Amino acid sequence: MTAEYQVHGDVAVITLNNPPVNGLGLDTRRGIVDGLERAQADAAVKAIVVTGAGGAFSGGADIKEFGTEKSLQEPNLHSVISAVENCAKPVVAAIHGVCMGGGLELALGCHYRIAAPGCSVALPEVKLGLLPGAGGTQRLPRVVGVEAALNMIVSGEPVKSEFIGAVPGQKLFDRMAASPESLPEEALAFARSVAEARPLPLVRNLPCKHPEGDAYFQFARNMVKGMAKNFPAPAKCVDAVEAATRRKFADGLQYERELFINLMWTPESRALRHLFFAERAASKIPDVPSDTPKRDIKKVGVIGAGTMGGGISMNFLNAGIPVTILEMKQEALDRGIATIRKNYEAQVKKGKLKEDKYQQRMALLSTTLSYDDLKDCDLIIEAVFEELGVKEAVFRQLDQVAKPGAILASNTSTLDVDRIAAFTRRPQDVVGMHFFSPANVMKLLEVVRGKATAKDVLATVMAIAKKIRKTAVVSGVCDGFIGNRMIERYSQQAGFLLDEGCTPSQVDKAIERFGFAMGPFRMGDLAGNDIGWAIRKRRYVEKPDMKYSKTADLLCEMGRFGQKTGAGWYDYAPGKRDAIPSPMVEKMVEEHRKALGIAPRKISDEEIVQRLVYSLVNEGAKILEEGIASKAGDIDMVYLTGYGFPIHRGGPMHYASEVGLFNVVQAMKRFARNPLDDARAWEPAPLLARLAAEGKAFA
Ligand code: T1G
Repeated sequence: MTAEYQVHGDVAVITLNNPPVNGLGLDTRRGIVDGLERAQADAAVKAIVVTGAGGAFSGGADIKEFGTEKSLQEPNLHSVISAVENCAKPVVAAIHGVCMGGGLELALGCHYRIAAPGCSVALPEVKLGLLPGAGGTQRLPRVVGVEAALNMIVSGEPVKSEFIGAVPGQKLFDRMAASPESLPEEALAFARSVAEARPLPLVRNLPCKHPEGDAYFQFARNMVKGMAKNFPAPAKCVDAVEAATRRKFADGLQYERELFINLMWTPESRALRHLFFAERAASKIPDVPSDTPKRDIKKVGVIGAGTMGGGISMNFLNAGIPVTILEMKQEALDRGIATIRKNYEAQVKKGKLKEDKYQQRMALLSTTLSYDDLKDCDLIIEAVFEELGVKEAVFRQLDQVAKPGAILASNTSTLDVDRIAAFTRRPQDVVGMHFFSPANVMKLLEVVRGKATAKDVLATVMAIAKKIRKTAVVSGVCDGFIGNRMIERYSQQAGFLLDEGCTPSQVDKAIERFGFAMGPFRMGDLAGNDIGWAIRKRRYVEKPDMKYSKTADLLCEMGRFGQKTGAGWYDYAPGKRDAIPSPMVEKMVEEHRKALGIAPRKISDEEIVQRLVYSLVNEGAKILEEGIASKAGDIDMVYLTGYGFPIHRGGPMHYASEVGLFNVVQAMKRFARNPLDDARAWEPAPLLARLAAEGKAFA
């Protein structure tokens, strides 16, 4: 059983022991009920303590069980909590570390609660698109008050034990232990002190009212509506807590259960649960054991003080890691440092960064014009001009001066990391670290694994990525790695849609209604249309059979690179970022269509969204098949954290699985018959075709 039973004198102790977070899986639930029965059958036992092994009381229901047979098997969590409440002997929850979700609900079902200082409690179900489903919305308001409870439930955020609000006379913890270390003994003593107490207190019997019920819950609904645009769960949290103030406990519990089960099957909850595991899985590299020794990164060198080099440097400064920035000219260094200062000062001005923290970070920053000053760096990241010759010069220099064991990383966004590694005598120490602009803001980091990249280098980079709060995803070497390779197909489709009858704003609005933060044309104007232009020029040489709309080239030939030139696909008022549909661009597109003899047709939002999203899916399936990405969830993480894919859709690969891969392939077949499209681009990747034929989803 993953719940151990021991008797200490006249107190039975049930210890949840289901690593890593004592998830309340079926086996653990059975263990608790079994322990309660044994304790009640043992006359020598006067009271019972429930506690958690390791660093947590419990991280809640076992999310891995959701949707499986086990999650439906008795005893479910409700039954476990009822068994605790109906126990003839007092049950004391001894709480330390993490106590969240079903774990907190279990503790709320106990007669008493003793907590160690520093423990944190939360009902985070809303972050999984759910609401507390084992009485949390009914019991928590009874011990911390309606408003404090609703805030915790709608935010899902943990609250430290020291800050638990308390309604006078009611409180979440009956007793605070002196320390986590003394909790076990103090819990036994506390249990003995209440062993004869009768009647046993039940949270469910406490009153639950809000003085201005209607007005308060209306206010709560308005607040929630604004914050939860695409997610149904927060509003249901309000409904459930309101029920706690209006209905008998048993009715409120039943109502909560109904809401919970409905939410469990929503696509939004399925997406969030998928992403919960995908985010954690992304940090695991199939052939690199998690206990692989990591190199110590005490000092970082960054080559290039431009936008990327400055942003990259800030990540390490923010994590308290000293950085030396190398540039070729003093004025470039001065410009780069000035930009870093400006970024920090803007944060200080907004109250997001304290002045002393800003100064501490700047004190970790040094600059140099000499490679020699990088010789004691443990990790050196180059962020120089995206041209192989320039990278070659940098890496040959680094190979001369960097100390043995230093990790040499390239921030390249498309170049071949294997070729870059070959400029050194230490290819095993070379890796790609592709940050996304602005590098100090975007969470995504593509870790590009070269053929020779050593496993401990990968393990080190993944660990340092976590330290600088990046979502790191490992990519193999190919043109564009994961994100940019897929976005090229997406941009190709966006161009075809213009040729066939759409305007830039029609395409952008359709995909933004689907949930993207920004459509392809607004994104091009933000990033710079000249970046895609350079890639297409390269492509026209490397892959002459690749088909593109010419509109993007025509736009660049007009000098309309986007916001940086004050005009792109859209017009912009001076100094403003608001995208204004451009009659000049729409005229250019129309004239281009005429020149091609294309009669524009009305294209539905559905077709726009399908062609843009499925183009990502098909390329993603090829990336999976080639082993460039090791998991479909990794591709989803790339698109969520680097390209603004809507969270409530779970990422392109998860979304395709939800739509049904058979349906995706059927749509692709339709698109392939469009003579103005690129039929080859719609040939399903063999992996996608196979899964679709077998009625399967991406793993
Ligand atoms: N179920 C299953 N596995 C879980 C889990 C859970 N609840 N929580 C964590 N894990 C796994 C995670 O996948 C990872 O696995 C490992 O534990 C370490 O996680 C009825 C229905 C607890 C604060 O939402 O917030 O109760 O990758 O890297 O940074 O109302 O995990 O090692 O194989 O995050 O120390 C509600 C979610 C469930 C809590 C620990 N509970 N977890 O953070 O470690 S729904 C949650 C967390 C529920 C009831 C409802 C965090 C943590 P692997 P980690 P961490």
